[in-house]
Amino acid sequence: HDVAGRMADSPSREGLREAVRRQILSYTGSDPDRAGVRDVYRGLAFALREYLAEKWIETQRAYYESGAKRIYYLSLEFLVGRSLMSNILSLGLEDDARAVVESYGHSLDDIEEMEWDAGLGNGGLGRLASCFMDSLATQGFAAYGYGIRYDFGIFWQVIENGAQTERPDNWMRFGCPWQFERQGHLYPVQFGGSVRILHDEQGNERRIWVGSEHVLAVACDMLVPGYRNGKVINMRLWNAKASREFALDYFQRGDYVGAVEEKAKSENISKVLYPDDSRVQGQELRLKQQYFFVAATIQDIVRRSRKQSGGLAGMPDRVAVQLNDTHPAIAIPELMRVLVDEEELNWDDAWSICVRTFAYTNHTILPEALEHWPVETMQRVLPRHMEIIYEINARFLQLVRRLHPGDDALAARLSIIDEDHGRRVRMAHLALVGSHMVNGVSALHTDLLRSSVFQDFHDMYPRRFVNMTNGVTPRRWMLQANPLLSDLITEAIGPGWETDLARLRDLRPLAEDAQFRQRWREVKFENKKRLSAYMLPRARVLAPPEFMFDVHVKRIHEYKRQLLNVLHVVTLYNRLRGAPPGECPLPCVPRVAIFGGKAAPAYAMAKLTIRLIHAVASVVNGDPHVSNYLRVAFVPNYCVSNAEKIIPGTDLSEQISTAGTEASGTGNMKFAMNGALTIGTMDGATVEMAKEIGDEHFFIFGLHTPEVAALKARGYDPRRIYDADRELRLAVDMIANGHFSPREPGLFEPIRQSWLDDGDKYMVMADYRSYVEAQERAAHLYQDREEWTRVSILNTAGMGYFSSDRTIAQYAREIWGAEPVTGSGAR
Ligand code: DL6
Repeated sequence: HDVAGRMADSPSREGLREAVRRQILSYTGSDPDRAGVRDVYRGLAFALREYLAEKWIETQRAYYESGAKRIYYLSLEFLVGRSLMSNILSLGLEDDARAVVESYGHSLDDIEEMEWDAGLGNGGLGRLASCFMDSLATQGFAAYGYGIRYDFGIFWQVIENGAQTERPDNWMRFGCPWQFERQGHLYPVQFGGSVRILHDEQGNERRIWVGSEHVLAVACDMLVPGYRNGKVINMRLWNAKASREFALDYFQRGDYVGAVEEKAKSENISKVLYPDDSRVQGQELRLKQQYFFVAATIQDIVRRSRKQSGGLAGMPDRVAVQLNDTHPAIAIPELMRVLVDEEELNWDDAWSICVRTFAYTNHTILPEALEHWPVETMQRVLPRHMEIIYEINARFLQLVRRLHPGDDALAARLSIIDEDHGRRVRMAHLALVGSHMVNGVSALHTDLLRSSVFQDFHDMYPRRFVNMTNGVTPRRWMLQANPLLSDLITEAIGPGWETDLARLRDLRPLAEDAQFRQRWREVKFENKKRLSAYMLPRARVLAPPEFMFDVHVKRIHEYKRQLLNVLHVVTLYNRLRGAPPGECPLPCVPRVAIFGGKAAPAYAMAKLTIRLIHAVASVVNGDPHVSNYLRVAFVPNYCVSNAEKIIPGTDLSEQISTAGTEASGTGNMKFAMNGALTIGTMDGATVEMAKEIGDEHFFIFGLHTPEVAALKARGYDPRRIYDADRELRLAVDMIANGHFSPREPGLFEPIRQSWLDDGDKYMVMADYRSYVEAQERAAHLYQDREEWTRVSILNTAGMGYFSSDRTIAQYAREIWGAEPVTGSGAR
């Protein structure tokens, strides 16, 4: 590397300039001398892609020659966001790219804004997958991501009259310069039909699945460079294309329109991402999506594995397949089908290969998010897989009965088939039985898997359960999102922390240095100014950077408790209204409560929450008596690229889910790395963050997981809490009685009902008072700017553990048995 971080064989500035010019000409057909901002964006992106492609080929060759174990990360979601800046940073070309685009009269910031987010995911699970890709590339693992190239990603959220409406996310409208569509990598995928039984001369039975619907999967590769290591890996995203034979059949029958219609229908499979990550709805198309990407992926893996030493029998030593939640769990019966039906291996050998190859990550314990498919649907769409699942289950239950004779209840609980709810395939059980390891995503979550949701499985396979606490990539979430802070950190502790995040601990002594604190504060202030300017036209709220920026951005869900935050805002509003004019009750800290997040389109309570936030915002911001001290803003269309602007400008990060409901959280990590303090419950990975940073530097509140369970067991009575707390009662009543919705007074009544009549499932009433007190502690500390800054530095300093590099190294060591490829192959 030279001083600027450019690698020895990166293109020179002149080389880059020349490449951009060439690409503007050949790809956009524009005159480079009159190139507009979009032309320059595309020219630059294509120039970088060309370079990435060269490096990708070198890397793949080196991985092939090294014989390294291949890691396949199967995920229905990759929340990529934008790629331009992260690719530029990884290649160390920031100064050159800036100079080149400036020579066209544009700033790099303007060019960056030309890129549409690749929003091929819903939230945490998809974004984690993208962080993992970055870490896998950076650490030199021979890894591949596999997923779907949706034509429409997560919907575009528009706020109209204070309510969410969804617009299609046509992210490919102007093409995506980062992809390669590989027409040569086409795999057939079938659905439906029936299973034929054949007998060979020895009388052995073979079962052959003959589908009735056929589609082709075309590979689309998105390249992911490692951070300044010259390595490039790929996400292979499948796109559905109508199969030619299928269409021909129709054409031959003279049904031209029918043929075209069928073609469009089969291409629907990769059309759109399902926009709900918290409740399963069981649409057939979703099962087809899952099988579609899994079937193509398994064909690709099997093709590559044949070429590796040991062939298919050697797969477990050469290949690790990680299932990102149960969405790809159909891969287990699919690999069995390939091995048994097509490769004619015997069942036991095939099963041993499967179990040793697959591992499964669980990302949620919310019962409504655990996938299951009606047996009838599975049978119709994937008849052979249903047979295989029955066989897997029969053998598994035989083992259960051998170990626990007579315990039918246990067998029923463990069974892959749920007989109690209209016969369903429990995908988590399939994944648990067919994998050699299952992991949770934080220590608490893994404990809950072991002790509650999958307790019976844990009793049976105690060594199968491991914890892999999540992490996030510091390249995107610090270097790229927060260049000012990153520069300050580099100046203070030297370079290299971005790939060795534990080194952030070297910041600790600097927390005691007044001059350093001053600079830290200046950086935060700049980031707040930038965020304020970003929000003004979007949220239509003026957020003075002197106010505390109290931020709650994530998917809108009852368990994430945006409503608890709203209750606090209403409480502050009431306190301000109750104070003498112009005065601010103590501890007096002007604040902007900033919200953002998408509600699943069919999730009524989440959508109502967005309406409530807007309704409260309109009253609070419109009251001159109050708005000197309190404002409320909702940033529409929360996504990766606006998270990059919001997070660095945050003072206080809201992580307030009911204890025991958030599997890990990763937003919590991004905020703390960027110097935000956290107000949070003892939930998910926040527990571990508090331990690393120090409880005393956290605003922890609320019931802990065992207390939540105990209170529920004792008989939780939210009404009693409501009755006993005057401020709470006032806030609830105002919401329910139309104070914030005078034109529709009953609008928010369902919220009151959920709290007081329907049992307050997420314990909002129970945690209210302790939350308000924690907020008071936060306000109090915020008044002491020196102390707040000191704690802010200590927060960043304590986040070294939460790099996705650490998480990936742990997966490699404890689950995959894989080593990074080092040495000269891919320089
Ligand atoms: O593991 C990534 C992420 C966690 O950080 C969140 O706590 C969890 O809610 C999220 N889960 C999902 C949906 N899960 N499913 N299925 O995104 O995973």
